[in-house]
Amino acid sequence: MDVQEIAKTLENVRQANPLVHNITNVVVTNFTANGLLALGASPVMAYAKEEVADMAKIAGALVLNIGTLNETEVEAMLMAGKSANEHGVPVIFDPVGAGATRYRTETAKKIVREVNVSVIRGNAAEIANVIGENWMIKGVDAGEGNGDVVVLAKKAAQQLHTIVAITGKDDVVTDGETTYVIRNGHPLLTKVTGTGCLLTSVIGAFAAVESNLLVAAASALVSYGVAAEIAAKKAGEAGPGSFQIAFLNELARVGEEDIRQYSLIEQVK
Ligand code: ATP
Ligand code: TZP
Ligand code: MG
Ligand code: MG
Repeated sequence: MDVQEIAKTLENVRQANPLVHNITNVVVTNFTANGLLALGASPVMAYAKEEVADMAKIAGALVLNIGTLNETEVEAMLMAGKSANEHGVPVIFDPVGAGATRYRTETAKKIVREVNVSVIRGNAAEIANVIGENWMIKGVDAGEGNGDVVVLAKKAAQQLHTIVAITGKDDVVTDGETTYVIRNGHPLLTKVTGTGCLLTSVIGAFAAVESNLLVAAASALVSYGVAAEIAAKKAGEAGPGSFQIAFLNELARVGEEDIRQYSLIEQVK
């Protein structure tokens, strides 16, 4: 994967303005909608069981996020996921807090069992818990883990038959065979809630325009990380509040020149 392919995929998102159907959590709803708009996608949040199947089938991608799950919403996610599967719409899943409570872990496992998920993105602990490995997790934030994240990502991809993206200081994305490590991003991303959730939805926007989902996910991770680095340069000194605004601005502005200058993506074994 080269810089040009990443930049072209980003440009395609802006050209196509894909509809991204999100069933996400109450913490991040507004930030996710604004982030997708800034990027050049078209967000919609729709949760009612009466409409999720209809919305999912006309979307370019469906994003499922269990951050503030409840049983009604989980049922809606399964209905939306099945409709997306029937209509060839990629499903992107964020298992927020899997491992923190038994309900979250069991729900995340149920979703990957009953829905054909195209890409799953989470921190190492969340991904580990979805495949039944034991990593520590504290609430919705990554816990202490000392395993090899590349090995974990590949194992999860092979077991779940999906693209797996594990994010943190470095990001790993793999289809189980081909694996990339992406070293973009900025620590200020950890001081703004919802930056992981928004990233999952951004992967949705890229998956809506690029059928090679490994290329889509890797391009999203690089573009997002580079935008964060530039935002931190411009506004980071003032703190997380200014960074959050600057980051939205950079999602709207980041382009080929920035990706050429800053992208840190490497294929690994
Ligand atoms: P967590 O709950 O563990 O923070 P998350 O769902 O918020 O997980 P992150 O892993 O924080 O998701 O990923 C969101 C974005 O933040 C990604 O682009 C990732 O690369 C970036 N990121 C996270 N931690 C760092 C860090 N220490 N340095 C640079 N970038 C980071
Ligand atoms: N609590 C439940 S969902 C949520 C919080 C704080 C948002 C988590 O967002 P992210 O993107 O994982 O930081
Ligand atoms: Mg984070
Ligand atoms: Mg998260």
